Amino acid sequence: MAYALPTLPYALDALQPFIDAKTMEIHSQKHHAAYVTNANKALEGTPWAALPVEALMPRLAEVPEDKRAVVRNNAGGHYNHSMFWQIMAPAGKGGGGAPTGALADLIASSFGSFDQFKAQFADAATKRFGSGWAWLCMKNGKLEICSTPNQDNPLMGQAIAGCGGTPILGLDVWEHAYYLNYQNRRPDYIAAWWNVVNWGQVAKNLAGVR
Ligand code: MN3
Repeated sequence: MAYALPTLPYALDALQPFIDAKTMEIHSQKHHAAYVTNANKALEGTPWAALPVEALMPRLAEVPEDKRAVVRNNAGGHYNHSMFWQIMAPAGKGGGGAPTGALADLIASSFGSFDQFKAQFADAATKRFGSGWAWLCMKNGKLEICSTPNQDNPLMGQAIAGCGGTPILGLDVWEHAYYLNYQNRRPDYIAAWWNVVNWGQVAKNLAGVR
């Protein structure tokens, strides 16, 4: 079954002023759409086309070498962005604030406090050189922070992505995610992004792992 570009769970301008409508439009309707198109083109007629993208990610090494890089970049991009749209929500309407319940407890026990988690996550996102992602993952019953280059993700595994586990939160730090509004100021984008993190969805992602 071919991948489809998901419909955003909010309007293009819903994350303003933290993420502007034009960035959301180009990011979702052009960048993500291209990942979907290119992944489908590469996977068409192969046994891999039948797999949901999250099931394909851990099996990337089995994809024939002549297709592997294209699948890695584009199916990876599809998985990453599909999660990214979901873990955001308009500020004050599901976005921002702090996690609660089991997620809050696990963040506190894994990182000391929510503020310490945020600082560590922002550090990973800031220090990712060039294009990539920062992740919060469940790994062996614990939460871990890591980052990946390009469109790699932790589901691809340590050997490929340099980072393993099941992601429950991801932050896109490609320039296309912030350049129109923040230019080179990635730290400002990261600081603003906390206002639109949908902790309810992150908690659901966590519940799906445990
Ligand atoms: Mn992106």
